[in-house]
Amino acid sequence: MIKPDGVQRGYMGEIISRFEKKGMVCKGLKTFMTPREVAEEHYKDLSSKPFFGDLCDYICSGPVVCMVWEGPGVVKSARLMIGATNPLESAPGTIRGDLAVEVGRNVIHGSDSVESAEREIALWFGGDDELLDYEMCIKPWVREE
Ligand code: 3AN
Repeated sequence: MIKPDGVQRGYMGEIISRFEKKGMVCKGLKTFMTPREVAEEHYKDLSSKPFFGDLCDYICSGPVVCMVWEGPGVVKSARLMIGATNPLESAPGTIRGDLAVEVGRNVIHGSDSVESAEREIALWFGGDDELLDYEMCIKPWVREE
């Protein structure tokens, strides 16, 4: 998910492009004003943290871009491309390493496990009618299968 700072700074195309270029397949994409209850549910594991309120305010402060990307090892691969939570510790070349400087404005969220991805897709997307079922015709050129 591209967070509100990523959208406001004009990085939608840049970020989507990185996943496309890697060879991942986009199976869902929408812009969305996050309802407070969705932000709180999404970050419920952080609800005891002192920054929880500010984090939810920030996520609800402007449009986000929700995306579902498919590909081999996609969760781990996307996390590597996104970089560490703290952008000052993210390697150059990663999205946060290249585009952000503060943990509270780190431009993108990525699911940390397949189980989290399933939970988050169910939370952020309205069901199968918002997700795409198709094959990319370039697939044989980016994957051996
Ligand atoms: P990640 O997004 O890398 O999986 P999490 O799940 O630990 O990291 O944290 C979720 C979000 O909470 C981060 N993306 C960041 O926006 C915010 N966050 C994490 N740690 C802090 C912190 N120390 N101060 C402010 N915000 C934080």
